[in-house]
Amino acid sequence: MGSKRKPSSFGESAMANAGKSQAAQPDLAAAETEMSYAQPQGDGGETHQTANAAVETLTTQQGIPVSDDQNTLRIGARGPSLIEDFHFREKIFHFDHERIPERVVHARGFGVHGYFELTKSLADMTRADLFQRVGEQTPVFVRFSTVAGSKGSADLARDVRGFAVKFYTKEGNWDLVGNNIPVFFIQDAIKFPDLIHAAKPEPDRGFPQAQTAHDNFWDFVSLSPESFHMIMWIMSDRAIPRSFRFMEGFGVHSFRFINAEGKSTFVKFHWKPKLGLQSVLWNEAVKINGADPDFHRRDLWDAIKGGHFPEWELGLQLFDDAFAERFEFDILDSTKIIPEEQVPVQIVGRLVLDRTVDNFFAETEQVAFCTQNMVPGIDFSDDPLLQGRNFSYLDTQLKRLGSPNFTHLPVNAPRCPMAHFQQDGHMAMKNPKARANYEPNSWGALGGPRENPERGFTSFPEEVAGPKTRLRSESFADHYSQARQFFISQAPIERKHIGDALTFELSKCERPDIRARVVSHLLNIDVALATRVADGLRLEMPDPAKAARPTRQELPPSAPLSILARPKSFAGRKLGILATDGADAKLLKALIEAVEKIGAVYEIVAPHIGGVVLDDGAMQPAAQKIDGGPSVLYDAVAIVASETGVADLVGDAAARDFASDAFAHCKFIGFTQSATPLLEKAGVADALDEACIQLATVKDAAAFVAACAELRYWPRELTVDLDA
Ligand code: HDE
Repeated sequence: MGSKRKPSSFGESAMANAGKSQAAQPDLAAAETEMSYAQPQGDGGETHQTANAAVETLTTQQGIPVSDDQNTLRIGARGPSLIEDFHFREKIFHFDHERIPERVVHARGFGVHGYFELTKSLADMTRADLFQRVGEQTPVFVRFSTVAGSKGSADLARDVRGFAVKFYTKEGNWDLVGNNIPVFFIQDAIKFPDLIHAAKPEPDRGFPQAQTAHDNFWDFVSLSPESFHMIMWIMSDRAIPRSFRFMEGFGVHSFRFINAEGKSTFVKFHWKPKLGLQSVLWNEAVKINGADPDFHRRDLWDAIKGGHFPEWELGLQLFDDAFAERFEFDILDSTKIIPEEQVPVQIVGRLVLDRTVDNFFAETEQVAFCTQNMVPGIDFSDDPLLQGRNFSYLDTQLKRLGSPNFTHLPVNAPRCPMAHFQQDGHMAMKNPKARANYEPNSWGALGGPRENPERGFTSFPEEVAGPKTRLRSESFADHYSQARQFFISQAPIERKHIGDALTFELSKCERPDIRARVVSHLLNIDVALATRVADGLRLEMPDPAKAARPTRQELPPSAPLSILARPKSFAGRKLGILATDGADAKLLKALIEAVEKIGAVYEIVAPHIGGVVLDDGAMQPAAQKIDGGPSVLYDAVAIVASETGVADLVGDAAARDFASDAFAHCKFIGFTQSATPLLEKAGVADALDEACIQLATVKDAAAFVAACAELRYWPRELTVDLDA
């Protein structure tokens, strides 16, 4: 009351703890080296002024230099604000409009730059320019994503992952907008809104977020038997990848290659990760989502920043009309694959991701993939999903980016010459300059571009005839045979995971009739699977669903469908080293050397972020404090404790979880003898198996890291049985 406040150039809250504004300024001072903030000056009462000519002056969007960015213009020190404060109004106005609509699907994503390099010429198959010259590189932008979750959802949702690649070719942009699963839920694009509505949060309550474990999703799919092949994939470990770097990508649809003579060859596109495939366990996924919701984007960011550029091979399945005719299923049906045994995948190039974005919004958020971005030499097939997508993507970009000129944004702009008569519209940045903006015209050289029958995109002149109808082809009617083929191609532990995932998801459905309807479809796929799920749900076994076509029992297992059948390696993986004071410095050094030698990385986890004092007296800095670096974040762990140091760990719940989770998640565990009390406290000391490797001497370090190449010790899961 009555106490006069001292006028200050700081807001009241910033001043709350500081008699002088100097005390409230260190953030700005620290940031100044990285960003072009004005430098703090003096001891309060002054604004933050540009200190020297090297520091940029803050301006408005109109370029007007700003004198004070800390205080609105007001009458007196405590009076009302003035509307003429154009800097304040512009700043708030722009802030209010920072958001654009998130993607209806695939809202959560992460994009990076890289290049595609051709390793085998396809000149005989296609006239597409990027596939002509071996060794030539084409710049790309790749965005990985989940499908169901909102922009801020966690990375480890059980979900399909998007794998969208924009190739900036010399003949225009080609977008291969694929997924990490080679089939899709539905056969006709007209069902897409229903599928997505059913998968997204339920409309009355607005939850659950980023998960299919709810009634609406399972209600829809149980009434759509065509989805059951895809259901097998998303209930498998494919839907919880360890990293974007360890997953495959698929163009899904059949496309066409057209060569210079106009000959068409069907093609399916595959991306094969050089580091192999790897997924996490569901129990692990749930914990990763809590510990690091950005696990996948951080992983990609760290890998690229660390110079470990992720790489994929581009594989093609090429086949002709005769194969399409004799194949058991319809090559236009996106709920089917072509097994690699029937049409081998030929490797023709590599994709290298070597550059993170400068700005997330400008690039990852504004990138606009469109399936209809197609280049001469490649063409669509009549797959009804693909045809529908060709409408949706352009339409959705207009909604999201707000202008038909979204192609002017650098991330979307082709990197080859463009010449057309399209003009105006919101945010037009590249209107044509010549006199004519129409064609035909008689302005000669001023007349602008002309069509080019030789170079131009031409559609394959496929002959199509038939009645106009809304029928779905009979050749799309078999819904279970390939679902079964996928299931029987899995290793036993992978089959168990599928059963566990189905049981988990259906246990989240409130309506028993929905659970039963799903199991009735599983009966058409594999009786043992259906039985396992019914038992897990305590459900009376229903009758099998009525099938439009009987399930083919004779389709053989296909090895590439199993993750665990693939070669394994620890390269590109991360070892979590839990260390204490007094830890063996030589052993730690040997572990780090072994990890780096095989192209893996490590993180030191310690009781304090400041690090641990090793037995040689050196200070080893930590990357994580124990509760910030749970073992779920690592592919394998080593516990390098000293006898005295382990006392810090045994009383710490996070340290006990570190050990017990690593064990439950079938990880390789290296440990020093002195770490045993922690293993005892974690309840795993009596169950140690061959993947729990004692680090007795320095020599054991390399042997342990070599053993980690197996990635998981699966027999352990059968004893722990986390999920069932
Ligand atoms: Fe998409 N899909 N989709 N989709 N899709 C979108 O486009 C759509 C489908 C895929 O990182 C949207 O820009 C329909 C299959 C990826 O930006 C939208 C149908 C496959 C991405 C859209 C499908 C995909 C999208 C939303 C049924 C794998 C993210 C935002 C016919 C082959 C791209 C956007 C990125 C995004 C429509 C089915 C992959 C609404 C109508 C099958 C990777 O246009």
